[in-house]
Amino acid sequence: MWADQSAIGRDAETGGYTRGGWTPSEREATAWFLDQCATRDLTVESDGIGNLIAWWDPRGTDLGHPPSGRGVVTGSHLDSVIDGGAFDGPLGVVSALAAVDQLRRDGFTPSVPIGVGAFVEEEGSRFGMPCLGSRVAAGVLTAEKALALTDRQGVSLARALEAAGTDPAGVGPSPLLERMGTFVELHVEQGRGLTAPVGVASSIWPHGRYRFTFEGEANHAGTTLMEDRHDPMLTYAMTALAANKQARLAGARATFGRLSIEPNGTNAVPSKVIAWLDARAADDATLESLLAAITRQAVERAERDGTTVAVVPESVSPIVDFPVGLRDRLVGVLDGAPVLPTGAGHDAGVFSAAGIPTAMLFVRNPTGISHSPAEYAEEDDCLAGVEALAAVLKDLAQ
Ligand code: HGY
Ligand code: MN
Ligand code: MN
Ligand code: MN
Repeated sequence: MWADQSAIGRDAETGGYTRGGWTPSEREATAWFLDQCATRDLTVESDGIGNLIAWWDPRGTDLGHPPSGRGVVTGSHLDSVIDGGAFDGPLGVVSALAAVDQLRRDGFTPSVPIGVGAFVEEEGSRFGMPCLGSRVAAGVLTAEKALALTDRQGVSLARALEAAGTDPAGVGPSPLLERMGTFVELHVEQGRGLTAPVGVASSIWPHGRYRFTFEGEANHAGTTLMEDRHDPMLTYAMTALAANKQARLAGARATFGRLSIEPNGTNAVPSKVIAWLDARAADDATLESLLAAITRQAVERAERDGTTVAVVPESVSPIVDFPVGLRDRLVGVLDGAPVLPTGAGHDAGVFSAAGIPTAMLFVRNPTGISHSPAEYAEEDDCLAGVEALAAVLKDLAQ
């Protein structure tokens, strides 16, 4: 199962995956998922934005009649960052299917439906909004705002949905969540904290994405004296340095991973630099003070450079503490699996914040690397993850 989806959207040169929401490669991965559900006689439900839950309800639900009652849902996402790894997302979806297979082989009959979910555009790599599908489903992002989001070619979500054959009018809070009694997401560990094959998440760090727009004066690279320049690239560079320093001081994370430069010519001082900051910290107050410090230093530098800077928060998610009772129930089922926080955002965080009892399992990542073609997990640890997920689903659905 793993092999046949792991060729989808993979770059032959870098070995990385690029599956932006509603792009051909992500649609191909979604089609693969639907095939897998069909071969397992799972009843698939979709919502307006394309989130999917495939139900196993052996109490006689035939195909096409989704189960009644709230079920236990597991799953993750099939989209990826640009040139990302093989495991971030797909491991959770494939493990969910494999765990259902195992429970069926073991002759287990759940007393409530078990759902396998695949949630769209979790990385936000195309439209810039992390957990886009789950945020809309949970009603924390309005359909209007979501549909107006555009990708780097200026294509709106509404147009992309239409191109993928989905009517944008259906986008909005999702009926799928009415049947999500409990949600458990299995995910490859991102970072290197696990000393055992499988761990349980305690919390998700607060996470913000901020657009910094630096504006200056375009001019000739060869004839403009250094002291006469108003160079937004300089202001950006000093801000990036300040962000790095402030994050180190706060034990936080600050990343400028994406830039847009105008006019983007080798022999012209730029007129504008747009830089996207991804910032995360162990608690909300630290994230807030980190942003204030970075913004303050950007403004001070802009005054020196005769440039301007504007900062717009594009998405900010507060800390998510997973419910302790459910978390400890999983630890018990897994005979004392280690518990650890994560600095990575997840659909599980959105569902937990929406009040759905939610937990996460992590599968050990020996290098800790993620959002990179080098992302890796040992096969034995992945199999241990499936075992753990099956045991948890059995405990929650019996
Ligand atoms: O960006 C993240 O934290 C997650 O991998 N989507
Ligand atoms: Mn990711
Ligand atoms: Mn992920
Ligand atoms: Mn996730």
